[in-house]
Amino acid sequence: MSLFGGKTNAGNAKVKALEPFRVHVQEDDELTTNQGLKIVDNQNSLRAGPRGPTLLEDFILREKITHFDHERIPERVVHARGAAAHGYFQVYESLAPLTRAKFLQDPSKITPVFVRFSTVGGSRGSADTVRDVRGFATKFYTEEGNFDLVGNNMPVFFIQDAIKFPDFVHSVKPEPHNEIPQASSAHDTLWDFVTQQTETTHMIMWLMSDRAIPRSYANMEGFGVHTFRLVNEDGKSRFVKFHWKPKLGVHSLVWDETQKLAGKNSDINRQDLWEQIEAGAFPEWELGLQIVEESDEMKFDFDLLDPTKLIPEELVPVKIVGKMVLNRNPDNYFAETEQVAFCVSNIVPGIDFTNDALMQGRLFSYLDTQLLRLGGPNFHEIPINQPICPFRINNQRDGLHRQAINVGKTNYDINSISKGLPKQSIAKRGYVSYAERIDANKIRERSATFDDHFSQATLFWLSMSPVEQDHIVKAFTFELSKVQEVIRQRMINQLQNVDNVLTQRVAHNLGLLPTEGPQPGFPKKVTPSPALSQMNTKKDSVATRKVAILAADGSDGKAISDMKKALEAAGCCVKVIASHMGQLKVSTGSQIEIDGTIPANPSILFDAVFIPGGKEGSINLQNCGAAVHYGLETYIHCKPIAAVGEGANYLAASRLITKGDTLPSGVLVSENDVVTNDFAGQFIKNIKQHRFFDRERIDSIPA
Ligand code: HDD
Repeated sequence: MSLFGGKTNAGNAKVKALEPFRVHVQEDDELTTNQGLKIVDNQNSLRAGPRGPTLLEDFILREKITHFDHERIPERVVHARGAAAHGYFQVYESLAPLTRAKFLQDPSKITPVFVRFSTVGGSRGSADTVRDVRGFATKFYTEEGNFDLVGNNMPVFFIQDAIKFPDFVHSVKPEPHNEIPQASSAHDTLWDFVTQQTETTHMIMWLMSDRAIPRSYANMEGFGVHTFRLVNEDGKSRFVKFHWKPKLGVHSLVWDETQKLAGKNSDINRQDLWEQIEAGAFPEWELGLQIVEESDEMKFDFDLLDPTKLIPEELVPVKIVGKMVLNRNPDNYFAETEQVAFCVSNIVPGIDFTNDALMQGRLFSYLDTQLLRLGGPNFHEIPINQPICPFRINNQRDGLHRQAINVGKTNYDINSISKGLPKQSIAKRGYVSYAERIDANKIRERSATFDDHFSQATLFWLSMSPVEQDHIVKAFTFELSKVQEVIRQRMINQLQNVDNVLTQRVAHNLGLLPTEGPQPGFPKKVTPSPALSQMNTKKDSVATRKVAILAADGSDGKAISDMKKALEAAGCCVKVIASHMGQLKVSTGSQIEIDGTIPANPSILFDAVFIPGGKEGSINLQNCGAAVHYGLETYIHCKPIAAVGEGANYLAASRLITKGDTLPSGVLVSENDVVTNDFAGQFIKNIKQHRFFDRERIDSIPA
């Protein structure tokens, strides 16, 4: 390990391949210019006399300033804000019957991956917690070249045809005249677009749902969105949808919390990813496949080529085939996370595209955007983008910043001078596009099978639990309250095609009524898909959950350390929070180290709160406005709360519990000062639930 950072996890083949490019500063290293000249004075420029003008001659000053002036590259036009990590993928059993992709055939094979998560609309410096789709882009460094699965945390998309992408992105981005609002969809132009382009309706339901405000990247599902093809050794093709299923389940923040977080810690998601990996709690997902035989292509009531549609898991189950673990943070944000270039055209033998018109446009866009962003056609030579197998064995030459020194006299194919090298591969080894038969007229027309814009929006709505439906209604209300009334009204009218109850509830909140009826035949009758509801996700672990122990001088020290021990043993990250730093003077007379102050560690940074006993400690908490606010806010965000002994008086004084009454759900109180195993166990059980939504926002609570 070098003196200044550098990871101990030597890692997989890609992590090792990056080593020659890493710059480790050693103990006896001295400052140099980019040309290797040792610099003696890095504090003063070269001047004509100590009070005189700086000399043009100062090449050291000029090199330093020039480099600085050129340090920025264009941010991604979408998905500008991101965070990434290294890791590996491993298949559980050979998928040879389905695909000839080698990385999907050998369960003993470790395939390095680099995964970048992102928001879509905001700039590089925008907040992590905005209501938005999250990008989930995975670069598999396989022995047959890089495979980029560039997906999102939602299984559908806003539009059906790439020709609409610039319009859609323009509408959701800040408005062009004043660049307001940053990273928010709650503005006129997006909703104007949505109400003109009804194919967006299904995705808008997802965007208004809790999926758009994930608790962490490790709590998100990922989706390849499009229907792809898997092709096996015999050339047999099947349709496939890719899924990532998170080991820790799908969990979200609540809206009030996300907005406060945007100010209190706008890096919450990237920081969480970073810290979990540093702590060895490696985020993990399983890869799932929905396979559809070619003969079944037309058997659905939607078109497999329509990216605004999903295949309900109840119709085609998700077959779990492998796992991905992220176990190493990047060494350098710019070199890796910023310069990584995902291209949907990065594909390997055994995987192929379909005629989804959105994907077809993406096949052009990604390569094109990297040319601008990374400054020329050699971006594949940037270390993070290099495959781990032989690459650039071809006759492409030159271009800005070319790294490879191609040796030899020939740079064309077919040549005789260099024995015809490099030779084309043979079909068995190389990439062969699936020979799909196309017999068609060249037209600008969309298939009628893409016409139903609402049924799956209805499917999504009816698959939600009452709590999730409430959140969707509130999200529509919030967003639409910020747009012109004429657009608001159009959206109310549009929602009628999805569901009458949804329409009535949103309309009521906005003080409107529908002014025209739904389209004929809508809303359709659909069978709900329980797999779409987050309420049905895994709730079997507290790993990585953050718990605050809210304490004050005079709190019970033993309860603090017993609860901390029990929670940490279960996998939680625990912090003792108080109104000051340093040592807590606990009731036993001993001292406990405080991990952070209340203002710097607000309740929104935690998943649960514990209040220890100790009379003086409890009174101190009751007399501290910030501490009272802490409990109230934890309460309205539906998080588990536990208190022992006198700690319960703090909850009672904040009117969160009334002595003698039934406790609100998710609130645990013991009269005894002692943290018993049973009590800690019950608290842990509550933390697994994540939230107790039946005590959703109580308007009388001032937090
Ligand atoms: Fe895209 C970036 C995902 C449609 C054009 N897209 C980008 C990223 C993700 C997605 C995760 C960030 C990659 C990274 O971390 O560097 N995009 C999607 C999904 C789509 C989709 C799941 C629909 C199913 N995208 C889409 C269309 C187009 C683009 C239809 C253009 C026709 N996307 C881009 C882009 C970006 C990009 C402009 C911006 C930066 C980049 O590519 O590298 O080319």
